[in-house]
Amino acid sequence: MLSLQSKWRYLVMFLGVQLVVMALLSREGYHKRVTYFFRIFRKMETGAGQAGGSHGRNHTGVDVYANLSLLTKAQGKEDLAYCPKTSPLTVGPIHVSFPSGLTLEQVERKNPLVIRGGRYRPPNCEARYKTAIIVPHRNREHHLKYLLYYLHPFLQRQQLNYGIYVIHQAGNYTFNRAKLMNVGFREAMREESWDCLFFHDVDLIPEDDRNTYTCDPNPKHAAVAMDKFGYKLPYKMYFGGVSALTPDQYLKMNGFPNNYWGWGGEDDDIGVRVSLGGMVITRPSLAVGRYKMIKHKLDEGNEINPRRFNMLAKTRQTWKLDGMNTVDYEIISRQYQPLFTNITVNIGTEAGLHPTKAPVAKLPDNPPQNQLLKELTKS
Ligand code: BGN
Repeated sequence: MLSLQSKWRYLVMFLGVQLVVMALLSREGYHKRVTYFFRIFRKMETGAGQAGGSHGRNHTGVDVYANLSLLTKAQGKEDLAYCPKTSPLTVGPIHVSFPSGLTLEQVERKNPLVIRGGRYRPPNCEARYKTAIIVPHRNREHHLKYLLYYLHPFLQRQQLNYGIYVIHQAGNYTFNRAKLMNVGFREAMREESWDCLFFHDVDLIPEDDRNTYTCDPNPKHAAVAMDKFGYKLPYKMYFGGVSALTPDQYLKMNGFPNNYWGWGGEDDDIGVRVSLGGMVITRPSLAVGRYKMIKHKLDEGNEINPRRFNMLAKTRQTWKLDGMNTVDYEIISRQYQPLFTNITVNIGTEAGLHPTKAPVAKLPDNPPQNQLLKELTKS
């Protein structure tokens, strides 16, 4: 129990503190400080709103959902005119942040025009382009949620007819990004004659909607300016992150390699295949091909592949022998979920589709690393 005297003492102390605070506020410019506090509160609001449904602008770009609620389903229109060549809905820089608490249900609610399997077509015009997004995936549900949150409205802004395919690697085997892409290519083309396929890492979010998800006359490398590389191309031949090819271009280079298990090298192999297939790499500008990467550690089962240097040195000899013409896999399930088509697949291991025992870790060969790295990074 506090005595009456100590209660008075606390009251006086409390009033004293208040007086000091007020004195400070008025001395250093009351207005400035109040604005500062208000700004903090506003920041907290927009942060939370991004997940739940903000439509606020931010100095780093607009809300990716801005104006999309204006689009409603066209009623009873059979013959729609083609959409304009350049979408009037694109705005340029998009604000990207990753607030906690986002759920797939929230993403669904924000994308009422997306139909089963993650498909969409513009409600008021006939899309000029049909693009499939292929996302290789394993144990990254958290990233997938953000990718879907941003990619759906991003693609709708571009007035595309699109579908999102998540190619989920079954089992606890070493990850194989490129082989999953081959599976994605075949399975997506089985469903629809897509004009263009975007091979998309799950942790990369586009930051500018002028980065159009359509194909060029040559294979396109889209992720040219990633935040983790200081918004620059890390080296001239870099072909990782996000790339786009027409079915013809893809088959001309025999698809992607199936034999890169673990992290690294497969994207360089794909880059080399582009030129072996008689094509060149095209790219958007650094101002437009910007991506934010969702931060993460190298995951388990995606350890650095020590043999990648050696394999890369042999692409010229192997590209026709390994690729789309040899990809073997077993589809485990195909689910048409509200925001994407989920294809779960067994791609096996280096020891084949049904390895009887765990693969023995091989010692790295003696790779001609320096020469290769020089080759890749020369400009
Ligand atoms: C490169 C990797 C790529 C990776 C980029 C960016 C290799 C092969 C030997 C040269 N390539 O070095 O796979 O996408 O870094 O992280 O390791």
